[in-house]
Amino acid sequence: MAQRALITGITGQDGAYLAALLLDKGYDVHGLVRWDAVDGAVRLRALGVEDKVTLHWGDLADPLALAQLITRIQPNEIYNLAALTDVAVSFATPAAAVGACALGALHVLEAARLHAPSARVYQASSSEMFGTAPPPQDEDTPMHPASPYGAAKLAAYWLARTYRDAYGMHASNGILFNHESPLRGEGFVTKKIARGAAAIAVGAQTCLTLGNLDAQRDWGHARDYAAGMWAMVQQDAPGDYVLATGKAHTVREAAERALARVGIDLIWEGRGVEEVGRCRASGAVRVRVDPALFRPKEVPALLGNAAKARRALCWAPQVTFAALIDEMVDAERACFT
Ligand code: NDP
Ligand code: GDR
Repeated sequence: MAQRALITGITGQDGAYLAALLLDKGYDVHGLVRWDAVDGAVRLRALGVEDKVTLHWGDLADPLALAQLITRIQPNEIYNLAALTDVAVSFATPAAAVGACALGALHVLEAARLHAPSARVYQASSSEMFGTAPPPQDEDTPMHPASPYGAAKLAAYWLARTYRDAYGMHASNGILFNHESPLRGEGFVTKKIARGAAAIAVGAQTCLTLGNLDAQRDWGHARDYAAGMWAMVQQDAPGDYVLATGKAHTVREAAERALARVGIDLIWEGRGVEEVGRCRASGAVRVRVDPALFRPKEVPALLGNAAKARRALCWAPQVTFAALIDEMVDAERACFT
């Protein structure tokens, strides 16, 4: 009989890529959709899998509905991807962030423990848990989260470990560094940059307004990271694994690459909030800084060491930073044609 998987957050970026991967492997894929989702299937449709998954109404805030669902479908694997995922928003709505990221994870673990105790659970943990810990970061790096999101994810990480140790559950944490794709949510910086570059190319926008240009992130492709999630769950023993490319780039470099993809060579002038990126050919300002986009506390540099995943899971990211940005810009340009 086919393996059955339940994905919370199936309507998000990672949920869509993971659903497609599991379907390819012959899984019976189920997913949770919130009642107020405007078009919950848009990303699944983009990958051509909308009609191949079974969607159920649900919310991480509703433990009874989760328990009923898990009891009824008896998944072999549960991927808890649902969360409030925007770090900046988590400062504005901290209780919602803790509710979705920490309490939500507890609801999933508890429903699994009580109603499908042999199900394997994947918890979507994050490099944001490292916060201000200096790079490179790996599974043994002390965690100093710097946002309500990061702190809530750290609570969920420890809940998964606690359920594993206390109840013998097969619960694993994927400590994933930033991963992007054309399906990335609109609030995230690579998507904003890719869309902005495409809009500038057709004259629909003149300039890209960003926050901290110096922030460094280790950006990979979401499809590669979905493969790593699945590999963790297949291990005989549960565990915690960093997934990362091992290469960090600044936000400034992401903007440079995206604008280069549309034929704009940038030169940088000024410092701090006065810094601008100008088109070398025309002199037009194409990037500027708005301090309103700075966060109350920043995570300055994330750079992951995924040696454990490479060794134990035979996992290796396939898509480079340059190829990722180019793919995202090209996808946005296609929307303007
Ligand atoms: P998205 O923002 O694209 O998707 C988040 C999903 O969670 C959406 O499907 C959303 O539903 C759902 N969701 C939010 N709140 C609830 C709730 N209360 N009940 C049920 N569903 C809810 O995120 P990603 O796909 O990028 O990330 C997936 C997971 O991986 C998240 O947990 C994220 O924190 C974590 N992660 C992501 C990284 C990344 O770089 N992408 C890196 C490290 C960790 P709706 O569509 O209705 O809003
Ligand atoms: P992050 O992703 O906070 O790392 O969380 P995001 O793309 O939002 O920010 C990355 C870095 O870029 C800086 N930045 C801007 N960010 C946004 N969103 N908009 C801007 O205009 C802008 N200008 C500069 C930010 O300050 C930050 O330093 C993502 C999410 O997917 C989390 O859910 C996940 O856990 C982590 O990645 C790993």
